[in-house]
Amino acid sequence: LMLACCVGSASRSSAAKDMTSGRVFPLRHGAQLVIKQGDITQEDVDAIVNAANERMLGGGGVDGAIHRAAGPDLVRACAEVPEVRRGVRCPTGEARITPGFRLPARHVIHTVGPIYENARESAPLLAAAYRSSMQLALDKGLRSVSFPGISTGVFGYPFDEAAQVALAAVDEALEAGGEGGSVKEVRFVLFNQPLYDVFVETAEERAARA
Ligand code: AR6
Repeated sequence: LMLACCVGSASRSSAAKDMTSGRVFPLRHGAQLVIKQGDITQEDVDAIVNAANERMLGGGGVDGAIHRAAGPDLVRACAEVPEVRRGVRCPTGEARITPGFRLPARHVIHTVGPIYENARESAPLLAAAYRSSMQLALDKGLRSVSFPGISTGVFGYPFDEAAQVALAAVDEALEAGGEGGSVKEVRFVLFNQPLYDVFVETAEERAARA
């Protein structure tokens, strides 16, 4: 361990830089993809995306962190979102938008990913959560959006499958938005290193195939 931390200051400083700035990949229509490790509540972007649940009144994980950082106005704004059926403000695969209140981000896009069952049943719902969030950002004319790894926490989605679905869905949404689409920066802000590594690998594979 001593040896590892004392050799190669050049590679150590570039690794440190990687932690804060992450990796950048080109997307269609002049947009860019940024994959970084970090806390999404600190993102200074037009919108951060919340991995919420159908009630949309807060919860654990990234949802809890976003509500704590945004302050109590966020849950009040969520409560004002009309229920589509009893106890459901945002069905799985859909998205809703609120202001960001005390967050550095201007808006919060709340979406609900699936509880993982299997790829066949869960992938369409996870893709829909990403596409709905992107569509809302495009409809509102937003430029920059930061996503967490939706469904990769308590909802149990395997990391590699989640990364493939996420990156493909973002690409599809940008294609649907067309050349004039407002979204020019899509970030994945991943809390843990294993998930960050999987997203980077998946983006590299997609770039090599393109
Ligand atoms: N910034 C970025 N990512 C984070 C942060 C953070 N501050 N905190 C956690 N993560 P989860 P889900 C990551 O469980 O699986 C809630 O109770 C975390 O490491 O938050 O979609 C909701 O109310 C993981 O990679 O969301 C729902 O009931 C990712 O965020 C349910 O959990 C998502 O983990 C949704 O489950």
